[in-house]
Amino acid sequence: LNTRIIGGVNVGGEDTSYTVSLKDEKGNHFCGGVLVSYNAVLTAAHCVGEESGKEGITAVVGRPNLNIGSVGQELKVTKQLLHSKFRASGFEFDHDYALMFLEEDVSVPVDIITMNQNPAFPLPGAKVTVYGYGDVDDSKKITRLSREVLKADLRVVSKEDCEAVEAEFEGNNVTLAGYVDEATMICAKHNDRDSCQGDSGGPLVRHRRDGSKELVGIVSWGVGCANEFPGVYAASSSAFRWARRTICRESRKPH
Ligand code: 4AZ
Repeated sequence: LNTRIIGGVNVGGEDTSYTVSLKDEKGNHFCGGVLVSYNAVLTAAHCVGEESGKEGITAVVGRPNLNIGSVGQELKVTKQLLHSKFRASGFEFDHDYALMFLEEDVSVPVDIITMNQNPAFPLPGAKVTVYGYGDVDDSKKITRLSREVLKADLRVVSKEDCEAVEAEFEGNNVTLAGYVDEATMICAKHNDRDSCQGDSGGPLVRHRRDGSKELVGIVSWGVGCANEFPGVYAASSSAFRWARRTICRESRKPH
């Protein structure tokens, strides 16, 4: 069985150029990201780590296959800003948002994605799609990243249903009860499909019937991958004002 993202599929000809691969100083993919402006990548704060951020990060944009280096563009990350309310606890992240600013504007054709700003959406049951270069098979303990961007269609799960899941994980009885903050998190799942390690920071997208799309979340946390537990995404709506304000402010500064 050829599992991908986990249980995902190739994106085919779909334009996923708002999906970013973040590479560390050694050139290894470590997280996803989302192009929300020509010079800013929205990602998960837990991808940044320390307050000042990691050194030597490169954002790879417009490259659906990381092996084809002639496509898309690589830009240095010059500044990383965490959301001020970001907190990491035992197994979850609050306000898991960070912005990474690029050395210059992206100059290849890319599809900048609009951030959802309405906290009432997406509704439980809505179809959403997650994209990433992360782990394709977590049944083995090693992480096997994908060189190609992959996608999985999921459904939004209500806070109530998300917190009602109770299952064994690594020998312990686990539930998400008390951990899902509706204002800042979205749960999503579908059978055997899921985001996993290496997908963090990447986009959860709502495709509308009219062909338009919007960012509704970014991959944040979960209890394992592709099991009974929904994945948890940091909601775009609660980051919108902070992201807009921060991008405007940074764009006025001389480089
Ligand atoms: C991770 O470790 C991770 N299934 C990301 C997403 C999910 C679980 C773990 C959600 O980065």
